[in-house]
Amino acid sequence: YEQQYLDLMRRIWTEGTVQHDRTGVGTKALFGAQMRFSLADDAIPLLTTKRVFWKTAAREMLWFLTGNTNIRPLLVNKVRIWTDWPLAHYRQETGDDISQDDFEARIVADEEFALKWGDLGPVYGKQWTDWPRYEQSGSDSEGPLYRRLSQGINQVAALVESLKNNPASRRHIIEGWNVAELDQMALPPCHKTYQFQVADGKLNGLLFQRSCDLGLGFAFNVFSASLLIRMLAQQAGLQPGDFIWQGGDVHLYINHAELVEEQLSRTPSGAPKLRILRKADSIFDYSIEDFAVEDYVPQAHISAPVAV
Ligand code: THF
Repeated sequence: YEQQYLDLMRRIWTEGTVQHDRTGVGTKALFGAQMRFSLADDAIPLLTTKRVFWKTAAREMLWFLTGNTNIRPLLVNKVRIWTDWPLAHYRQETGDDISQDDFEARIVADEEFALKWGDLGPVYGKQWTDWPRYEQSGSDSEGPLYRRLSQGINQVAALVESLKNNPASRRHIIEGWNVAELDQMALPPCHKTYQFQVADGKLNGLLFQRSCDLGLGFAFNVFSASLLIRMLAQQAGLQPGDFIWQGGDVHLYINHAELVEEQLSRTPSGAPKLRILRKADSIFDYSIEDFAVEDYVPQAHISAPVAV
């Protein structure tokens, strides 16, 4: 399965169009790509051509499911992958040239500081579990007036119910792209749409990712999407089926040259498995101790800078 990834990486590196992206780093990009992974028999798409810190990705997924959008609970667990955005915002607003370490320590130690500077806006967790709802509260000469309800829609809870009660549905979807709230988000969702299908007692999942950092984020994105499918399958009493990954703008950052050259020189090794050790009471009750990865013998980690 990993060869699909290496092939795409090679193709983008040799044939991709050069793009001057938002971050100013520059990318080589290709538009439109698909990969398929089987999740049967506990198989999990976890790259072996470099070590991937899968627990970081799993903790991020669990954080999405809590609905929290503040980086504090991530940092408490030493997950630092979302710090760059609040840090850049803080530096820009205050002119304080604080280091990443000091900023993270302060977010963890000081709750008020975290509330003010650690929030990413209504990103994944918020949209997944509390998509805004409105109700007509009156009207005036201009027309109807609407009031935002305190409780939004929990798409994830609704999804588990629809998988159980209406498996043949073609509307098993979790959507992160709330058009009206994009401007309040530190970063609009990359893995924006998840769709699921129940077929032959199996749960298939498809992720549409509008923008994919193939060198860095991809390894996390495919692992966490697969983990989500596995948890949902367990909750709905289904077997894991296929995971289809669909990318829009798939790119390699120009400053990832070393990573790309090194990774393309390596050969995939082994077939990692993901075990879920316990069936949680609900999709919201899993914890990191419930997951174990076996037969994972990755090659050395390759570090690369993240474009902010
Ligand atoms: N922005 C960019 N430019 N790339 C991304 O992959 C990305 N994301 C999220 C939001 N914006 C993005 C953030 N997710 C790492 C991994 C995932 C991230 C951000 C950063 C990262 O640095 N990974 C390192 C180290 C991981 C660790 O220390 O645990 C790695 O080598 O994998 C994609 O959703």
